[in-house]
Amino acid sequence: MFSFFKRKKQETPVPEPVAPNVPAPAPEPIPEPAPASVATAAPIALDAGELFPETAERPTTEAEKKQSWMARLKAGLSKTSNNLSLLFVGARIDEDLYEELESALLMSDAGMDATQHLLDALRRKVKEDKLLDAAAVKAALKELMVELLLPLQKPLELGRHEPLVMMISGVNGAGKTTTIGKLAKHMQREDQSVLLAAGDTFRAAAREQLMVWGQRNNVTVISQASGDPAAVAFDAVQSGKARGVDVVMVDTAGRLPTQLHLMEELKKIKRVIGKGMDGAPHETLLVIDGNTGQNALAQVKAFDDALQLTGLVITKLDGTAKGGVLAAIARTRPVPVYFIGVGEKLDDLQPFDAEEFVTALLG
Ligand SMILES: Nc1nc2c(ncn2[C@@H]2O[C@H](COP(=O)(O)OP(=O)(O)OP(=O)(O)O)[C@@H](O)[C@H]2O)c(=O)[nH]1
Ligand SMILES: [Mg+2]
Repeated sequence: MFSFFKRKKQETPVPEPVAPNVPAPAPEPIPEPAPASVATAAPIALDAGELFPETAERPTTEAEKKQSWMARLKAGLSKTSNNLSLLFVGARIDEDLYEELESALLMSDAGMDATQHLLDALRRKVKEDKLLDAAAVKAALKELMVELLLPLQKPLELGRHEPLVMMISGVNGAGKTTTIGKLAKHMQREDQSVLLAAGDTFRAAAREQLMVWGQRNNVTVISQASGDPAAVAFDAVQSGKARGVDVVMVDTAGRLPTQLHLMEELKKIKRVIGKGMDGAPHETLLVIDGNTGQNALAQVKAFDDALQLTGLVITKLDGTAKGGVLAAIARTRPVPVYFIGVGEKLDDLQPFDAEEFVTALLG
């Protein structure tokens, strides 16, 4: 999925102590390149293992890995999957089936519009192709769902800029920081050197959490004593340019789209990143908790209106997510889904693949 670009490996910088995080007002529109704290594994006086455990044994072969994350995705979507699959068992192709299908799709968070679209298309297909048995109708639905979700499938292209600057946003607890940690590992596998910016200057321990992820990946984390996230982001971009790293990822504090001043702050971070490097951020991502249901759509719209999103990451699809919300997103605001999160560990991030996703959903 990733484009391949051979780069030199990132060197570990000489660690400096981390300054205490003193919250401060942020009046400057363009922050000075303030003295940043740079941290790698060594200076963190935290028991990372206890705070953010990363202990589970990971499968070794690629085939095992694939089986493992597909199993978790399937397990996560199993309720929706059961509902949808069971409908077709021994079913007659009649109005009852369409009605039950409508309920199941709505229950899966697909929303009215996507549900109606899928049902209309299915009725047409059943008629045109003269489908008579339930298995064939199920296969037709699967095909239509893949078709609907395919526009969301787009690989994140690396190596287009030096550095490629990515800003990560989302509501509280969506999985932003975890996703950044997982992405750092993905990118290192693609020979990309990575720099992280601790742009969540709001939540207690947010900076330390990012540093633990940095430590796991042996990646530098830029943070500042100032409480201005735009200043941290600006500084990270400057630092990324100076060090010649391939990817800079800027973490941000969680916020609700209804908190207008915080949405303004997000716009400011984006603007200031652009002052650090022309055309940056090159990727503006929204991380969505897959369990959010139909509200996810409102989040996509609000963050897209504010930031002009370039991509989404849907997390926690290993949990109790219903999955249908991707259909709603595809119909109303088709921002590409670069990755899906299927667990809390470093390897639990996968490029979104429409066919695989629908297979997990429909069997
Ligand atoms: N099961 C599961 N849990 C996840 C996934 N992604 C993140 N989490 C968990 O979700 C919780 C919140 O993750 P964070 O990365 O801290 O979320 P955040 O968006 O940075 O949160 P704030 O910074 O507080 O807004 C943590 O317990 C993560 O381990 C996933 O794909 N699956
Ligand atoms: Mg966070």
